[in-house]
Amino acid sequence: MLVPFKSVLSALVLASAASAKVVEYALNLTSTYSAPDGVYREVYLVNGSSPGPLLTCDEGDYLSVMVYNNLPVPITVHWHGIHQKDTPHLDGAAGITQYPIDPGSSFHYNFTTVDQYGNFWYHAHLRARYQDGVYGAIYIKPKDSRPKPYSSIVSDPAALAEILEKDSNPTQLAVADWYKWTSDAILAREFTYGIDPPCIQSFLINGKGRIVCQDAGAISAAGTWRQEGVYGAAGYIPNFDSQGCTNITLINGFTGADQQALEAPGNSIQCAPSETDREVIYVNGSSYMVFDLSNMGGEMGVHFSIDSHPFWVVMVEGVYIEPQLVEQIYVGVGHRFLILVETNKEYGIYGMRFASYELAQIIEALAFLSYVPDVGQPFRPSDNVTVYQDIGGNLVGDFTLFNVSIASPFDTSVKPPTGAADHTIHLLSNRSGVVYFSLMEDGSRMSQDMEISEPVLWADPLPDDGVIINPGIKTGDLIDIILDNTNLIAHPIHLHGHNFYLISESSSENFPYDTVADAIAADYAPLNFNNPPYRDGYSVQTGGHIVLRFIADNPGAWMLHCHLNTHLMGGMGVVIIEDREEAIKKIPKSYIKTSS
Ligand SMILES: *[C@@H]1O[C@H](CO)[C@@H](O)[C@H](O)[C@H]1NC(C)=O
Ligand SMILES: *[C@@H]1O[C@H](CO)[C@@H](O)[C@H](O)[C@H]1NC(C)=O
Ligand SMILES: *[C@@H]1O[C@H](CO)[C@@H](O)[C@H](O)[C@H]1NC(C)=O
Ligand SMILES: *[C@@H]1O[C@H](CO)[C@@H](O)[C@H](O)[C@H]1NC(C)=O
Ligand SMILES: *[C@@H]1O[C@H](CO)[C@@H](O)[C@H](O)[C@H]1NC(C)=O
Ligand SMILES: *[C@@H]1O[C@H](CO)[C@@H](O)[C@H](O)[C@H]1NC(C)=O
Ligand SMILES: *[C@@H]1O[C@H](CO)[C@@H](O)[C@H](O)[C@H]1NC(C)=O
Ligand SMILES: *[C@@H]1O[C@H](CO)[C@@H](O)[C@H](O)[C@H]1NC(C)=O
Ligand SMILES: [Cu+2]
Repeated sequence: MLVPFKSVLSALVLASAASAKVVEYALNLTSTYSAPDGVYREVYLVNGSSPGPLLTCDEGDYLSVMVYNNLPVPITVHWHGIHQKDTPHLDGAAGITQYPIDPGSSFHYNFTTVDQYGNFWYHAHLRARYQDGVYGAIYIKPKDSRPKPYSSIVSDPAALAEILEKDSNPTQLAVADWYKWTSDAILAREFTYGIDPPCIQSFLINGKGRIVCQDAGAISAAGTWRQEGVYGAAGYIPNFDSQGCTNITLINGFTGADQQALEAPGNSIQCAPSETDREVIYVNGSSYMVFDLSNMGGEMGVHFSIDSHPFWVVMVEGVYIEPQLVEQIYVGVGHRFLILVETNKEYGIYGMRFASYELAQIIEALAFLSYVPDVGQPFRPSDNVTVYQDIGGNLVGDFTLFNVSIASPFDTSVKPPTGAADHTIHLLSNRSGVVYFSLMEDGSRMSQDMEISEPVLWADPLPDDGVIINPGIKTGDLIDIILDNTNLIAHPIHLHGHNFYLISESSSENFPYDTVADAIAADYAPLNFNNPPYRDGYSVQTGGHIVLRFIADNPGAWMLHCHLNTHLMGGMGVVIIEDREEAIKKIPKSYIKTSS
């Protein structure tokens, strides 16, 4: 029997709408005084812990999250990687899509996860406050119909069943850098003294860390690439202090008189070790483990490896990929990976190593993967393990680093449209002063005032601000963003509201054409329409470029910004206006206010 296509389609839509649940959570943000790495300071918590609780639901469900702000400061919460389809006002970007939530107030976020699955995270999106502890993971369990890469890795049905079970409930592994001062104190120093504070005190793994003082010789040995790389090319010869921090006077040209009094990193902080608990993850007899590995920090990308355990990278930012078997992976700020680890090694304790892979600092944190139950606080891994990387994140043998450029979707139907774009947006990453960063070609910087102004999404008229990009995008248009990086730092760029296809990238040249159409005509080699990565964030390398392509299918006002907090606060963000008239129609009338 012939069934008209349209009625099949509407039956499907009804079926999927009927199965979508509303999954309710509440997050209570509070402030306390504690010492997760051994040094007391003010810390922000989500339901009494940091990271906050894991939020989880099935693909297509609504996540209904009530946020209670019991912090001493205003806040918002952003749902990183979730597109906010039809809820452009719930993206959580302060001053872009909402007013800050004042202390003592609450705010209800209720959004769909339709067409999205996998690993996401939530974090505060006002000032740099998420790095004080307001962050946690979101895991959206994929529909059974999603093609998964595991059967290309193992064929044994029992193993496959174990892996699929772990895949629906991965073990969380969140790294975040941690500071002596609160983010507000850091920003105050940054903009009062013009000092870029690129160094950190420690890393927290699932909220636990300690200060480890490394031997000066080990620091210096691990620092080689920093000396040979772009620093060397620029004539710098970094020396490292006892916390592994390079001399910021050399890096930044910061010549603030009283560096000692400011305790400027790289000049005067003497490393003092602590003895706090580190994270121990027990194998518990598993043959395989699946980790949701994410960087929820504010400043430092890391090189990650697990002693003696190569692993398969199977998902990048909510998209299953063609799996890669590697010993090491770079996890930039905001980046998330699902990794599959075969836990078939000898009874023992293995280091999970997180080493800064940024220019500024040689610093490493350990967590432990233990086959031994109830191990307490191991001082170090077992003797008989293979260590893949040093404290500077350098591979110490013939091992493999995950190749991010070729991490293409496992579902090969996830491909970009080819041909010419309707709109090409040119961005340029530039550093115009020690603490000033920009993305606009004319050097316009996002101001911190924007975060506390009437939200760009509905402000009437649209503010006349240099970082608001409004090329007249209509629903259905094809957009290219060409971003060139001219400065000495790589930047983890994050786009709100969309995934993008990375149709071109280079770590050695800026994009040499005005448009992608010109590049196609010239057969530009780096172009990739066949199997490009499909992500919500990507690091643009020093002296290189990235080209991001997406279809305008989500009316709203979407930030594109560097996820390093000091860079964002120094101006490194823009807002892309996408069919704002349509977006405003989707916002409940009661919601649009002219003041907070
Ligand atoms: C967090 O705390 C809120 C408010 O106290 C509570 O209603 C909620 O159930 C907690 N949520 C989770 C995920 O623990
Ligand atoms: C949030 O936590 C604080 C401190 O524990 C508590 O006093 C307050 O009642 C909680 N709020 C909610 C909405 O659960
Ligand atoms: C969340 O939104 C969905 C879709 O509009 C709605 O069905 C549901 O009732 C809402 N949940 C809450 C708690 O408001
Ligand atoms: C850092 O570099 C500056 C400029 O070269 C130099 O004057 C200063 O002594 C250095 N500081 C340290 C601690 O090495
Ligand atoms: C291992 O078992 C302990 C105790 O039952 C449990 O708390 C822990 O979550 C398990 N770890 C993993 C990674 O499943
Ligand atoms: C160390 O590992 C090797 C290879 O896995 C093994 O043969 C040896 O027995 C181990 N030695 C100890 C002391 O565990
Ligand atoms: C990643 O793979 C591409 C294509 O095979 C290759 O050209 C590139 O050198 C690789 N990059 C790294 C860092 O291994
Ligand atoms: C880029 O930064 C340099 C200083 O590093 C500055 O001279 C130049 O004006 C900046 N360009 C723009 C467009 O802001
Ligand atoms: Cu973000």
